[in-house]
Amino acid sequence: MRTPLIAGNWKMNGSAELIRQFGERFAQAGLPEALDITIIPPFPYLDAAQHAFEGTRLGLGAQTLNPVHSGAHTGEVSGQMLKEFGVCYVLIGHSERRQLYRETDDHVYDRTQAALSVGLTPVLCVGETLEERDAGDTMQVVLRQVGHVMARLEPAQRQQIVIAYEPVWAIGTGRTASPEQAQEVMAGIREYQAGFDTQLAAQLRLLYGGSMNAGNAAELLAQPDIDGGLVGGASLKVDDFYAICQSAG
Ligand code: G2H
Repeated sequence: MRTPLIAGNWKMNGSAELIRQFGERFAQAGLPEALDITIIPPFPYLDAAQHAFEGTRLGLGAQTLNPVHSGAHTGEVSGQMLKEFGVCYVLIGHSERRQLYRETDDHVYDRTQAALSVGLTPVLCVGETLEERDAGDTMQVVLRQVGHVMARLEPAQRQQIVIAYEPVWAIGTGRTASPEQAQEVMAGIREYQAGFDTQLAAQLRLLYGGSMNAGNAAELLAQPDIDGGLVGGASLKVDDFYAICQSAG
């Protein structure tokens, strides 16, 4: 009942040539019917991607957005601008934004509202650090991050959210959470959502992120509460990303 979503977060990587390769490869048949796929390239590639992905299974996402629609915000990009390039999803609160650019839970909430106000689907990223996991604080940290946004949204807005659980210690490290570790947290997030609305909880799409690759994707995606993946490094290789998408069937 939940359509899986595989999203490739290119971070500050990629090239016009890689966009072209993805467009060509994903124009081919051979992917599961019930599957949403999106590529999340750096902003400068959105225009080329919109054209290269036309007629393919690939949708488009963005890596962040500014909370306001326009104005004197040098270096920033708004949700309205992203919409002009066919963007459907936007990452919000990725741990790299929280750590490197000091985004707080309040910033994450503001960006979520901005995305919703223009009809973009926020992919709310949450996850604990290794210290937090070792201290036994995983669920507390994750539910604080989820709750800071979800508890303040209107019921209709909550239905628009996708949540990506990305343990910080598994991001770009080659160290993946075990399927059981990931499932445990995902189930906790879904249970939290059920506190608002059980139907919403049943519909909520939960993605796992953190060193997902062609070798471990099938086992992770087989978990009952994992509805897809937010893939970083492995989304930069067209064959690997294609294989991950195939395993989501
Ligand atoms: C987590 C993930 C994609 P990677 O950041 O968002 O990256 O798969 O390289 O760990």
